[in-house]
Amino acid sequence: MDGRTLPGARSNAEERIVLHVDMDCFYASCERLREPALEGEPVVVGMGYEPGEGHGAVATASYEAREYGVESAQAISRALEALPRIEDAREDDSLDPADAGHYRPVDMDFYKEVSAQIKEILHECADVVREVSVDEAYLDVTDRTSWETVEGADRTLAEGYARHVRDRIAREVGVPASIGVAPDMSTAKVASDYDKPEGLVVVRPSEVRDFLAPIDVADVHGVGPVTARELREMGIETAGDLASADPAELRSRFGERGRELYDRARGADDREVTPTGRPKSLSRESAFTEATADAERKREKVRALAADVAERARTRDALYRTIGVKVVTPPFDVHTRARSLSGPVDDPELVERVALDLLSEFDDETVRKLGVRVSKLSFDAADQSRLDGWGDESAGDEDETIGEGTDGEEVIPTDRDRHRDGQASLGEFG
Ligand code: TTP
Ligand code: MG
Repeated sequence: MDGRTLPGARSNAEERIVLHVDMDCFYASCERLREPALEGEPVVVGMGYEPGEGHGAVATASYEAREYGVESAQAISRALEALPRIEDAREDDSLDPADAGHYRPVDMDFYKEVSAQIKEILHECADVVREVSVDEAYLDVTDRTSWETVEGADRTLAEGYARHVRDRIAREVGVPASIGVAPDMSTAKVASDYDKPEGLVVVRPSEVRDFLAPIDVADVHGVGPVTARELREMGIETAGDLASADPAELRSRFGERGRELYDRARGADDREVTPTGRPKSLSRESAFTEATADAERKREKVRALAADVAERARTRDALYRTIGVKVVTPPFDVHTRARSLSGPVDDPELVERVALDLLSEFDDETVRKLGVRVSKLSFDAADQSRLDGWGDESAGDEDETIGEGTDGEEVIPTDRDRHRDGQASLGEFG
């Protein structure tokens, strides 16, 4: 064995192409999306930084804030010591506003909304998407691109494809992502983390062992801090050390997991990317800067949201069978109303008409946020997998109808609001 080809490994042409997409300082990037002045500034998202609160932890910190030593899960008091609030620095002569940061509270609803837009793009870029968290997913794109090298350049086609995915997220959603490309999930995961932010790291099948070898054991997928410490006690510092350790010894120390970590350190990770679902709705929400009861302003916003959602459905060749609105009244009360249609349509005027009609119930209410959603989507099969510049002739004849089936046995596990025909439903937007 030459040390690079693993037993049972497929030939180059058959090697899978797995993308691991992980958003950069995700919550902070979301905050920058609605507050562009935060671009390039140290931003900390967390709880408990308001005077008198005192408790809480950092959810994430922008890369500028990380320079000061602020990091996820840190006590907010420590973060404030390392990086004072800009408001405090302006009032306190002993603090320098140039070395201060912007603190924002966690707004999960908003991050989920941004996440949903990213996931829509990911589902368009791959037939198999495994959503792991709000900011992370694996894509199997073996059928969409290849490990072949671009003629006259030392790049693979897979690299160009990953760049295309990253650029679409940046252009259409406006947040930065890092992507790792590899023939297996755990190497792709390590690769996405390797050159953050805005990283794009490609590990070709023949390079997996060499790429992993110098990686710190703590960064091997599946190794937590406790295991890392134990491994170090055994003299195992890097993935390379782990890959050349005695598997029997690892097993006696860590059980089955020892063998698994040994395999991961060698890039022998056969796990298939198992899908977690397809997008089954398209929605857009928008908040008023100040809550309003003005019926015409509310209608105006709903018209704009309806047009936007209908336009997105059309670009994605999606037909919809349900049209809904979300109305958030102060402080944070969420009301949703939806109406099902007799069959799937692509009809922007109908989206507007139904959305306005559903909104009319809230004419007298003070509202801080509005949303419009189309759901029970079905896709025009012929155009589903078309991606500008990335033709895939083989995928045109699949039936991509989704969300069909009787209530209670939806295809999509992430579905959380099931509308029965003719019934308005109350639920969460997603
Ligand atoms: P991560 O992907 O771990 O971190 P990140 O996206 O902020 O930064 P990176 O560029 O290193 O990927 O987590 C995604 C989001 O999950 C993060 O923005 C905030 C949240 N989170 C917490 O709330 N608490 C935590 O301890 C961690 C690690 C993350
Ligand atoms: Mg992230």
